[in-house]
Order: sequence, then C-alpha cells, then structure tokens
Amino acid sequence: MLYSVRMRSAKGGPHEQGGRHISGAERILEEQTVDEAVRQMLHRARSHTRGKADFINIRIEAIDSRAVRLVPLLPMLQHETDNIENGRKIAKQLLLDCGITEQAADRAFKVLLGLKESMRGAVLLDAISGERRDSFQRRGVRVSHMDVENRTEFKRWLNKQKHQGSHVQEAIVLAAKVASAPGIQAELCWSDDPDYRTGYVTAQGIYHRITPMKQLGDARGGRVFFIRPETDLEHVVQYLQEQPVLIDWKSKGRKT
Ligand code: WAQ
Ligand code: MG
Repeated sequence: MLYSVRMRSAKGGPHEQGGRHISGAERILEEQTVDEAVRQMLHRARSHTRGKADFINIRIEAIDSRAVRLVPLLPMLQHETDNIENGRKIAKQLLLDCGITEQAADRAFKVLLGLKESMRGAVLLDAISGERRDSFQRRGVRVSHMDVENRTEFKRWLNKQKHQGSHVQEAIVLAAKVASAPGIQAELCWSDDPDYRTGYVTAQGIYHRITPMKQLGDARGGRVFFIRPETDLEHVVQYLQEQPVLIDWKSKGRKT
C-alpha cells in the first residue's frame, strides 16, 4: 500500500470561498514517511513567497501500489537569453516546431498574460484551433497524484546537473506526467512565484527550461496544455487528475 498526500493552501479563506491560492504540494509515499511529508507541507504553506496561508488542506489517501504507472523522466535542455521578449520567442518557436499552430501558440500567451490572478490549474487548448477545451474556467485542470521515485537521491542528482531548487524538481515531475497523458502535444508554463523567472516548454519529449519568461515581482503565472483535436477530453482529464504516476528517473540508465 502507498499513500497519496496532497496539500493546498490559500489566503483569505478556502479556495472555494474565494481565497487566493498560495501553494500546493503532493507526494506518493510509503506509510512511514507520511508524517514527515505532512510537516514539510505545513511549513511550505506558512512560509511561501506568495504570502502566509490562512487556509491549509492536507489530504491523505491510501492507493494500491499496483495502480501506479511508472513514467520516464524527460531529458532537459536549458535556454538562456537576456530579456523576456526573447525568452517568450524561444518558447513560441518550440511550440511551432512541434506542430502547434501559430493561432494556438498566440492564444496560449494571450490567456496566460491576460490572467488577473493565477489559476490553481492549467488551461487545456486545442493544438490546432487554439480554442479552450476544458470547462474548469477560473480553476483550470489540476494535475495530481504524481511523485518521483527516491526523491532524496533524485534531488541530489538534479543538483549535480546544475538544476537546483524546488521549482525545477516539482515542475519536471508534473511535466513528465503531463507528457505521458493521452493526447497531449505540448505544455507551456511559467511560475506564479514573484521571484521565479524561469519557465518551460515541453515538446517532443523534451523539457526545455527557458530564462527569463517573466518580470521579477510578477505573481502571475500559469500553465497551458495543448491537446490534439481528436482527443477524448474526459479521458485525458481523468488521467491528469487521478492516475497515480511515479517518475522513474533512472530508467534511461542515469548514474547518480
Ligand atoms: N496542475 C495544473 N496546473 C498547475 C498545477 C497542477 N498541479 N500546479 C500549478 N499549476 C499552474 C497554476 O496555474 C499555477 O499558477 C502555475 O501553474 C504555476 O505554478 O525548470 O513554479 O507551481 O526551473 O508556480 C517552472 C520552471 C516553474 C522550473 C513552475 O509553477 C524550472 C512553477 P507554479
Ligand atoms: Mg507557484
């Protein structure tokens, strides 16, 4: 038996009552490590750069380990440039190169740049028409039930690759799950944390880190998942939200 441990926190009351989202985190763990994970999540909710949460929800659920799908980690590439405009240009080009239409790519930037407040989840856009496909409105589709195997070792390995910090650790896990979902063609993301300027595009099985993607001090970020037109929406949403996934980061013979 494994346990799914999930946290979401907000300020100004619960999310459902209009509280502003502060942070979220999740793990898939063996029973004996659940307590420590809960403690870390509480700390995170109370000391986040987006503010101190006054609503914290932690949910713990048992899951059958046989239901967990193992998914490989994506190879990473790094793109650095001197300004935001160029960062976004690189991101757009990567999207076009993998078959997203210009219309859909432009729409994605427009949606993310037009947000007055961050969403908790992601926007699903049609990779061809650019039309929004999910019906989650201001909340978006929340990807959940994912983690990485041997997290401590994974962090050490990432640090050695010069990919430091919790943002990249978490983003790469989410991106690997998203990339494994049926019908997803690409992802565009930048953080809603005001002090974090790196964003990414996942396309053709590669995680492209891009710096900078936004202004320092800006607390608006977001995610867009591009889906192929013929995709069964219900199926992909169910996979993103509920399928337990563990990232098997050693599968390509990576050495630690
Ligand atoms: N499912 C769907 N969308 C999510 C989720 C989720 N579980 N978590 C966050 N989002 C959306 C939501 O709209 C947030 O406002 C937005 O993504 C940004 O979330 O390589 O830190 O957690 O250095 O602030 C990317 C670069 C960092 C990492 C991304 O995102 C790197 C980041 P954040
Ligand atoms: Mg954030």
